[in-house]
Amino acid sequence: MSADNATKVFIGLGSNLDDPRRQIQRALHALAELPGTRVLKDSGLYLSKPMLADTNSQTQADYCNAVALIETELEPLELLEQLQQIEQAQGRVRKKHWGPRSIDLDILLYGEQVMHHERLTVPHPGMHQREFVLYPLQRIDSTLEIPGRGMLNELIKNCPDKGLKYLGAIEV
Ligand code: A4P
Ligand code: MG
Repeated sequence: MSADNATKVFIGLGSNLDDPRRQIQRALHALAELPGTRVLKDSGLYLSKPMLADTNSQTQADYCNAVALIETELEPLELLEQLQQIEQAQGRVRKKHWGPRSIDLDILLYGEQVMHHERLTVPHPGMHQREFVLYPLQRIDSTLEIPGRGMLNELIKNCPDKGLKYLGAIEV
């Protein structure tokens, strides 16, 4: 399948609760099952130090992160709803902003679109400064440009890896 109306989309996956490695695996499977969607590539698995909000004084476990490149016929808001359903199916309970989570699925890039909808901002607003997004993205496509932010390779030069560790392929 490579429908004319399909768009390439990068999804950020993150987990630091309830067997994070398994959570990422499950979410990748779930992405492949979405209507009109297939997974083209993934970055493999990374271990990252928690990025904490200033108001979030408690410590948190390290995160597992990954990025997936999918091709989908779903419109952006339809895709967001589907991602939130996957989060719920995997037991995500929204408590604290930037708090620990079993799975977090963010739309990083939706084709080359720039969107400022009340429920969806694309490109994802923080992605250009996050090592656990930029380095996995680079593994998938080092020539990427982030609309409004610049070339991925340039952004990485200004983004220390903060101890980010590549753990290897995601077993599927
Ligand atoms: N929303 C707007 N734009 C988007 C988008 N591009 N993708 C809205 C997904 N959702 C988007 O998200 C809140 C609302 O954002 C959604 O209802 C949607 O309408 P949420 O997932 O419910 O809440 P959240 O995750 O607490 O907030 P947020 O802003 O999504 O947090 P982030 O930016 O995802 O950061 N440290 C490490 N090392 N690795 C991580 O993955 N993740 C976070 C969470 C904190 N620290 C981390 C990591
Ligand atoms: Mg989120």
